[in-house]
Amino acid sequence: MKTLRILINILIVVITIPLINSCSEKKLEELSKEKRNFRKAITLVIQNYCLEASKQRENIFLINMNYEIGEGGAILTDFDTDGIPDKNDTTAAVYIDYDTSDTNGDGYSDLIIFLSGLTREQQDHLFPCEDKLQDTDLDGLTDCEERITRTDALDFDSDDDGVPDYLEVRNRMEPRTSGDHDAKLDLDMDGITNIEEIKLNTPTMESNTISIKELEVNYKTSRLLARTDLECYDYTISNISILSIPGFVDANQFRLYLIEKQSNNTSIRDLNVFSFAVSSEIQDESTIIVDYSLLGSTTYFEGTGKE
Ligand SMILES: [Ca+2]
Ligand SMILES: [Ca+2]
Ligand SMILES: [Ca+2]
Ligand SMILES: [Ca+2]
Repeated sequence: MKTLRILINILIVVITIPLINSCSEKKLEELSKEKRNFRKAITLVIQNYCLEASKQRENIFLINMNYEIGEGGAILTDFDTDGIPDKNDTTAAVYIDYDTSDTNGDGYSDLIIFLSGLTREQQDHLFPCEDKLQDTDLDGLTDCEERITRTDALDFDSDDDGVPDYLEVRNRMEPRTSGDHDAKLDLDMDGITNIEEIKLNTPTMESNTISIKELEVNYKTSRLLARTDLECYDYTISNISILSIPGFVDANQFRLYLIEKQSNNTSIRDLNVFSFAVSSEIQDESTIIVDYSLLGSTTYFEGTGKE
């Protein structure tokens, strides 16, 4: 049962990694506040988000995949959007690289490998991933990866705490049912729960001081009263960071998660996920306006002028 043992080890490592990682990150941290000089702030307006009669809104998360915030509010770039900042993303020991999210192409993302700490040799013992792209529940972790994280590949929120499995792993949280649901916890004791931090694109382990608050993503919802046939909303998401750093990416990659629940049984929930990119050349303080029905087909926003 060698395979099983390896999987159990991975599981333990995945669970215990967050604290170890945050300590070493503090040591490794290089404040890179100058990156803020290359930051633009834009607004995204999503119009006509209409719910089926049997459904209610639950939550919305818009994530810029190209950075995370580190110590002191430093912007840590992530070229390949794999959830590992560039400064940590070239590790020969576990065979990950900064410019591809699955360095050895085995179907297990560098994030999973990084969190597990599996050596290159140990990675050879992982069960082969037969369909590297299959993500049945659309949460961002492939079915193969969910076998390693021991989450439910058919349930986008395995522990029902409101945070989709991938976002939990990406933010070094515990995605499985066990003990307290960490979505409601406030690990850095700044008065903002972990689930809210993920919405804001701020770290769960770094208090939101003024320099981090400047980077918080804001969400506003307005009900469209003119629509009497359906329950419809406009979302205005503002202070979205776009990194326009010379030599970095041409476009910032985003993922939008919209969670809905059934009105008559709120434990039945649905997830809508959209991926799109915004040109790094977009003008500062631009507003992008898009109809919800077009989100699935609009994968790139140029937005060279203010709209
Ligand atoms: Ca990376
Ligand atoms: Ca999945
Ligand atoms: Ca969850
Ligand atoms: Ca917090």
